[in-house]
Amino acid sequence: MAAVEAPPAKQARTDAKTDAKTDAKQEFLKVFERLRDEIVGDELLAGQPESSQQWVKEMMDYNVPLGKLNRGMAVLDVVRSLAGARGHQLSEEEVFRAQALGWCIEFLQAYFLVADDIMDSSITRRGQPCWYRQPKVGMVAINDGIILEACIYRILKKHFSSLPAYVHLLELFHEVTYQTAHGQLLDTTTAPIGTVDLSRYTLPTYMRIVTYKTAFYTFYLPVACGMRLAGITEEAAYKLAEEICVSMGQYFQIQDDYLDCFGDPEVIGKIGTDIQDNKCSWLVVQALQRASDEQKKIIEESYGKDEEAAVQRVKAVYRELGLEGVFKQYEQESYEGLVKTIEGQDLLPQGVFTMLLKKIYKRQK
Ligand code: GPP
Ligand code: MG
Ligand code: MG
Ligand code: MG
Repeated sequence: MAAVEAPPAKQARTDAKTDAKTDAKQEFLKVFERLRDEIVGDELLAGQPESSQQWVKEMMDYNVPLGKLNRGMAVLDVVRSLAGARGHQLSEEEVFRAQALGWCIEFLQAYFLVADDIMDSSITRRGQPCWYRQPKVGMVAINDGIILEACIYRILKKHFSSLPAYVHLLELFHEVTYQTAHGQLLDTTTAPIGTVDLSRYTLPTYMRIVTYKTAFYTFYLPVACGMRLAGITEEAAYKLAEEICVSMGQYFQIQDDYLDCFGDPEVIGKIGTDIQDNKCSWLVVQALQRASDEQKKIIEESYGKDEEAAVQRVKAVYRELGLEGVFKQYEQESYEGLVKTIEGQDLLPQGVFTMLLKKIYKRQK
């Protein structure tokens, strides 16, 4: 008979791991509450009407802490990994700073998502209606995005301005925001509503879009933040981190594109819109490399239309072309390639990257 239960010792280890994960998330969330209350209670908001304080608090609670928090929590993991390699035990203050910096990344992510959902006409995010879809919000969401971004710099000023790394951190957030906005520019202008031009959907175009719109802020930013807090100054170490993180970020966005079409909206917390939105998605790029003239014609006629039947026709072509299998194979190769690169360098502890990779390998959400 097949064993259905893990042996007690293994079960206990698994439970302990799950508990530690839950604890880390709880600790991280406590820091969010502190930062949020500091912002809501700071000298500017204290001088505003009660309704503004309420709005900002509710807007933050809705948009900042409800995601997977992988990006934000990665900063402390990176700092720990770097400190561990030097035999250094983190102080309470160092832990708090790593968590607060992690929240700056989550504020940036919240800002991007509020804006991205408007641009992509999305419906749900993190299992709830997109913020701009709330009846009382609408286009006020644009201003809320600006507030979310400004919060990053208030947190940095309050908690990091006495550190030598402060200017580097400011530059890092500015640079990554600029890179991401340029990725979003390519993403949106490659997908103009109403014109389907299949010749745009090439792999080099795709890789450029995802490198800029996703990879820098999702992977390089948390790693570089951790490295700055750990006091690393060698340019070569940042270059190497960028190289590895960009590869990981490309893989992550390819997963995102795959899940947009083949994921379970209940699990990913969002309803896919890439086909309707005419997006230069990894799937359409792969499909066009393999499609017959007839299949290309179906894509041409049905892509970029906000009609369920048209979306289903495109998905049927993806299935005929076996894109689920193509993705699985890509995922395996990409994972193995990343492991090889991580193991083939000795400038940074491998744990910095393997921790991040483990969290996304074969993710369903
Ligand atoms: C992911 O694109 C990229 C972003 C969310 C960055 C947005 C950047 C801005 C400057 C606004 P996506 O549209 O595939 O993400 P999702 O699937 O989560 O909507
Ligand atoms: Mg989107
Ligand atoms: Mg988008
Ligand atoms: Mg997507």
